[in-house]
Amino acid sequence: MNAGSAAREEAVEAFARSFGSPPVGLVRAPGRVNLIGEHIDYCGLTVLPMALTRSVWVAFAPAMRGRVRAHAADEAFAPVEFATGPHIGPGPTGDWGNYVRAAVQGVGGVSGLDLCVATDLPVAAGLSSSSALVVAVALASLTVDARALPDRTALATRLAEAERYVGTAGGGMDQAASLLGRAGHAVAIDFDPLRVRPIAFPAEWRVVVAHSGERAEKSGAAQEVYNRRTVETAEAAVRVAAAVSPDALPDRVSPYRWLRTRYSTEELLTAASDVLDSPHLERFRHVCEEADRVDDAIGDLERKDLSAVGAALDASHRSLRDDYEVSTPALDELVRCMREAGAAGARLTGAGLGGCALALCREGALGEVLEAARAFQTTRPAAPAAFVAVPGDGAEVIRP
Ligand code: NG1
Repeated sequence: MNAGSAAREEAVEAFARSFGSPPVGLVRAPGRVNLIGEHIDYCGLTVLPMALTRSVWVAFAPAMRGRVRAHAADEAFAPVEFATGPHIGPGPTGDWGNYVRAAVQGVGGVSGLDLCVATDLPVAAGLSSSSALVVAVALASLTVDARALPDRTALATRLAEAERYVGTAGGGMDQAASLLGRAGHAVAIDFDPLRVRPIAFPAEWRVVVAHSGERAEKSGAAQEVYNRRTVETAEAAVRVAAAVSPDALPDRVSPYRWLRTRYSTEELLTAASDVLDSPHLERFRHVCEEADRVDDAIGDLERKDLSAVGAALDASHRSLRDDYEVSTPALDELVRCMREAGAAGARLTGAGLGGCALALCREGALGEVLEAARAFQTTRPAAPAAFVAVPGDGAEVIRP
């Protein structure tokens, strides 16, 4: 039995244990690993993740009218119960049930739902387990009430907004990757309006995902840093726009896109150095240069130029470490180990502040890169084991 089907069985069995009868349906919603384009989705700029085969599984059945009961196969997550409706009050900060509440509220409520969750995704790891949970619960809610599934692009946009219920001012990358991923492909995601372009991922390339041993818990201090970065980047864009075009009104939705269609990165950074101080200048530089790296990496991926994509990953990590200040010593060390073992490039992935790093390599270098990651992890007993990411399909509803 592979890891995915083990999580699926776990969800079904734990459902029967919790509620005393089998589920009527199952949803699989994948996590994602972001190849490149970090901390720029909330600036409205293109990102390049891939959906994983590792997923959140939700077993579900209709339930008592007006109630949602959510259990997890992992007993570390206590059962949650709440009244459904268009406005659902939050549970305590950091409670996993808030992602369930966010999803149910995001689809406008549900008549009544029992569900049980299991996953083979490391949690709080920068692999988007939270958005996978939101997507899975939303699909379960729509299915249990036999409602027509909205177009996936519209649903991804709606759920990105819905997940902000938990207090993180996130962008829309994760929900889009989970709903619109494609097996064997990375997906280039544009925003406002959301558009997803699958880009074939070369069959002979490998992506190793390794945990740094520190949780990237976005319900505590990391949430505060994340939200602060969204404010800093927005403030920086407004100031630069005012400096370069005092008489024009930049696009309120995406001032970065507005700026980037009119000026080169060099021009923008020159203007920024006149009007921004630290840390706004560094944050602005990261956003502009990361957006350039994504544009280049899409072309390099299509041309199967491994060393060019690898160099972009390395540069992205340096920028996230020095300009965006979301790396940690453990992530830096993990990236260095995998790079020295022969990866073409490596970087932290996801929001950072703990969680995972990824390394890109050819099949021939895989053994050594994995071994380097596992050697690093022997010093971090809390780290879930490193694994090879397989680009998978978006979420699916399955009736057992
Ligand atoms: P993770 O890595 O799952 O915490 C977060 C945001 C993304 C994106 C990345 C950084 C949410 C749900 N996800 O992802 O939108 O901004 O950080 O690139 O807030």
